[in-house]
Amino acid sequence: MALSREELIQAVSSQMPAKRWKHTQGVMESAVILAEKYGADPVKADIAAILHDVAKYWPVAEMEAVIRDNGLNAELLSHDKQLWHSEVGAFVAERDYGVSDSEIINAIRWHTSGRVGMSLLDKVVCLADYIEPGRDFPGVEHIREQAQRSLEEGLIAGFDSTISLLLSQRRVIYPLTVLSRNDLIAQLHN
Ligand code: DGI
Ligand code: FE
Ligand code: FE
Repeated sequence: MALSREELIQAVSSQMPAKRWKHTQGVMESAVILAEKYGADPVKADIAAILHDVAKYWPVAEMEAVIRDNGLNAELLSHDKQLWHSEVGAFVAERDYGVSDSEIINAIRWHTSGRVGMSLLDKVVCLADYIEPGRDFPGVEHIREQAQRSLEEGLIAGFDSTISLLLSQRRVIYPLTVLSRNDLIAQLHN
């Protein structure tokens, strides 16, 4: 059964600390602005933004169980646990919140890593997650500037910042993040 927007907001906000809900509200705002600027569906962008981090505070064991028990992308289990919430979030958006729109589900699923061939809505939600007004990490202003040029320029700047951070901390990089970033560069050159 599909929930109304207000019911979704109630259900999602009650599952996370106030700070994460504030972040989510920022992503909703930025996603709608980007959707309107770049011709994506602002209503879908809003719903995807509401749900994008729904699983962010799930216990790791529960995320792992959902991934295993439902045949989700098990490759994630051998990578950083920070990557799991988008896959789990997409699954629960459909199962528990009645979201049946595959564009919205995909935008939730790919909001952290990106994917090769990101849809317009994937790009909007992923970039909004980087630039929402509450973000203040080093380099966010550069990403905001690039986001004014194009979704692709904004996302390349975003993924570059994530990859640089992981490199500087000698952490493993999820290969799809690199492939997504390379694909966006290829898209700009085509
Ligand atoms: O959920 P948010 O904090 O709003 O943002 P997100 O969904 O983009 O999560 C990013 C987190 O995942 C961030 O702490 C970095 C971490 N991470 C770890 N390895 C990777 C990674 N992110 C990406 N994109 N690629 C990785 O390889
Ligand atoms: Fe996230
Ligand atoms: Fe987020």
